[in-house]
Amino acid sequence: MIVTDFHIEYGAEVAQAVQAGRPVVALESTIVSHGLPRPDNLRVAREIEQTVRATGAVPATIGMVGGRLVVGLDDAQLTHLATADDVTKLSVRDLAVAAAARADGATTVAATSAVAVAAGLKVFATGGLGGVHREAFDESNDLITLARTPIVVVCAGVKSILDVGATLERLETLGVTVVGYRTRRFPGFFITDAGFDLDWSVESPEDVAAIMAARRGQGVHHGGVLVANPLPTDEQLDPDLHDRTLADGLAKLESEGITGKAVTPFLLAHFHAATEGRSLAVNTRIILRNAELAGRIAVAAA
Ligand code: PSU
Ligand code: MN
Repeated sequence: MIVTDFHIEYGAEVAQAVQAGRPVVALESTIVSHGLPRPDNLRVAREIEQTVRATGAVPATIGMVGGRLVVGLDDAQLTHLATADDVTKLSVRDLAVAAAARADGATTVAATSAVAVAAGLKVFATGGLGGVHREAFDESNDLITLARTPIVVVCAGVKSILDVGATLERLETLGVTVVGYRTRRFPGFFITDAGFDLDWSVESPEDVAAIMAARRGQGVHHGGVLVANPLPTDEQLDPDLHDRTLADGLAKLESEGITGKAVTPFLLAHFHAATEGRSLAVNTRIILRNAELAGRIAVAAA
């Protein structure tokens, strides 16, 4: 028997907003299930949605529940993905397999972007993107997917656990637009400045909306636009603490033989444990600030 009920399901509020052309912000669920420690993850997931709402936009957290791909998880579904033990981290290549297996899954930046665009959404907020790792060859699917997926992603750069310079080179090769939000320096997730210059910056949500309109007008809009939103320096993780924690984490990665898609969750968990919650507070601020800016961009563009 061939099963044919696979499709995207919208949360009720998101369905109405999309129909009416009202502003919607896509949110990812990997941050919730694999990126943030329990029990803070559920509280933060709800705060992210509230922050989007306060801007006048509708939050649409994306994830998979029992094989159903949902755009706009309700609170029970969000709670399930934040607390269940067998939630799989889903990148783009996993989506159909997981649906056919009726799995529970959390979508990465790559998978969230792809599903958001399929669902008609234009703006997405996350913490930091995946990219090129420092160790053995490992490059996140986030990069190539953003080369193909026309969505605005508000992020605090790429995760500081990565080779940031190599990641920026790849973004250039892949034709992904990168603009700094009120800065010409690329942010480093936990830290304000990753040490690289940017060619472009924007000053307001309206500036981003103008870029979106220009891309439509030009007809050249296959890929993503990264809006890199740095933390203010007084809110960043202390750079010395950051560098020490990262060095320890990379050594542990090696000694414990962690590879593949477990690498990023492992390093984030190491940070949260080793900094006694300081990185968690910083990570939360990053996401909330990005959710707010994404909401304002979605409102400006609607
Ligand atoms: N940013 C965060 N926390 C996270 C991630 C990003 O602040 O947990 C997740 C995103 O879902 C991103 C993924 O797509 O990590 C990258 O994983 P990988 O390096 O395996 O592609
Ligand atoms: Mn990887």
